[in-house]
Amino acid sequence: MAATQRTGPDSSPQNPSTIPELIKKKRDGARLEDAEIRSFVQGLTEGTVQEAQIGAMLMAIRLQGMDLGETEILTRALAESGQQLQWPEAWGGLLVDKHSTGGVGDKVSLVLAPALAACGCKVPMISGRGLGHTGGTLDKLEAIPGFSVVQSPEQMQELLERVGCCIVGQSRELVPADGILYAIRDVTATVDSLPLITASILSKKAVERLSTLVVDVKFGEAAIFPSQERARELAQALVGVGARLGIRVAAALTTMDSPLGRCVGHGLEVEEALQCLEGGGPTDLRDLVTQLGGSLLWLNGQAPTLTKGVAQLGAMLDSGSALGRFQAMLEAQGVASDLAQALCSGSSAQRQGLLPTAPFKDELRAASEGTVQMIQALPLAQVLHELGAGRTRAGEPLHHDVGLELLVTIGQRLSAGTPWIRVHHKGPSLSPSHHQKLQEALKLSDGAPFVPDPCLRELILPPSMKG
Ligand code: IUR
Repeated sequence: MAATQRTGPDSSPQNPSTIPELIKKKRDGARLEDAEIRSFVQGLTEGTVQEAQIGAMLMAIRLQGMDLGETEILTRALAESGQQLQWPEAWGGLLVDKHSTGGVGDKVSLVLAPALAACGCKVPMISGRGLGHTGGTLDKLEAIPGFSVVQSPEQMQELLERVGCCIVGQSRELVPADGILYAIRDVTATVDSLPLITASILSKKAVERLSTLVVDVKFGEAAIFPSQERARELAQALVGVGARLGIRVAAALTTMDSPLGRCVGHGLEVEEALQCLEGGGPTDLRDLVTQLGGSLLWLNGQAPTLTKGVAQLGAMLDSGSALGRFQAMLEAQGVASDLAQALCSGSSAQRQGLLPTAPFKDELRAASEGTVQMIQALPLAQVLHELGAGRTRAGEPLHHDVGLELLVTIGQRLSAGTPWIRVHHKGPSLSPSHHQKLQEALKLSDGAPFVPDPCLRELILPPSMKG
């Protein structure tokens, strides 16, 4: 197709340029007008913009950036590309949510949504699938037989009435233009763009009509942004654009070098989330859940201080109230009630066999003695991806039973030969290259044992809370 041929919406005072002209404008570093951004998004939704043009525009935005005003309009246009959610007026101050930029072993949403519901919040969580090496909340939930992430806006309202939370997928009805961009970003090396991430996350939250949102912005070796500085820039964009949209957004900067918790892989992460919902599970996971949830309760006026918010959230885990909401959510989203009950009322041992279980398990042993300095999340995730836990193309099936368990913790002293990781796989055996890649992920030092720092390093507050 010739570069000058008109594609997309007609040229008019509201839609002033053809798609190639818009791409050229952004490519050359100019600012896009509101109507131009809206016209591009309208073309996306109507299917009149070609995939090549979408890829080119995404790369132009990735390289040239967008200011806060452009990002706000892109967010609004994406949000308006589908159906708007409407809730009863009485829920006005109760609507909260959390979102993450993506990590390895991050099962926080599975625990936090029901825990917040137990605190009296309404949590209409629109979540994503795995992007690159990171796992997606929806994929994890689909490890539970029967769980359906496809829920209409009417069904979401019913879930919020009955349970207080739901976790659903973006769809043709909900923010469809974000779905199109998200899939193309993944295959055009344009995921790590501040305005594209900001608009993608906040468009889904604008549709949810939230009052308060906490975004977990990860930084480190296995995060979108390795440096804390760049993660802080994203956090500031999220907080700033959120304020323009009337959403109180706070951003937590958290480390993502080693996996969160001890399990990675869909079925295993559901099991670990259940342990946290029972008041147990790994400390780093519980700490992050209670910190993010506590921040939300405080920012939303449901706790007088951050510390009290954290305690309130922790109490919901310890009392079983959060677990009760999780069970109700499973049943309401399609899981047979005897299975939901068995998952939520037994111990880990009693749950054996209820979640997908891989046919082969292999343990690897530490090659030498030393203190665990780091367990690199990125190579672990890459190996799991190759073993079938991730997708290479959108829509591909994945193996919910493939995963790994860490048998040691950061800061622990090991002797040579200590088993440190258990890999759950389809078999019959791990390849030598997988074996080597996994072994190289375990970083030992000669230092003394230590207690690792919490992964939350900084909380960036919305303008209204800065005093
Ligand atoms: N989550 C989203 O919803 N969108 C994004 O672009 C990223 C995480 I990165």
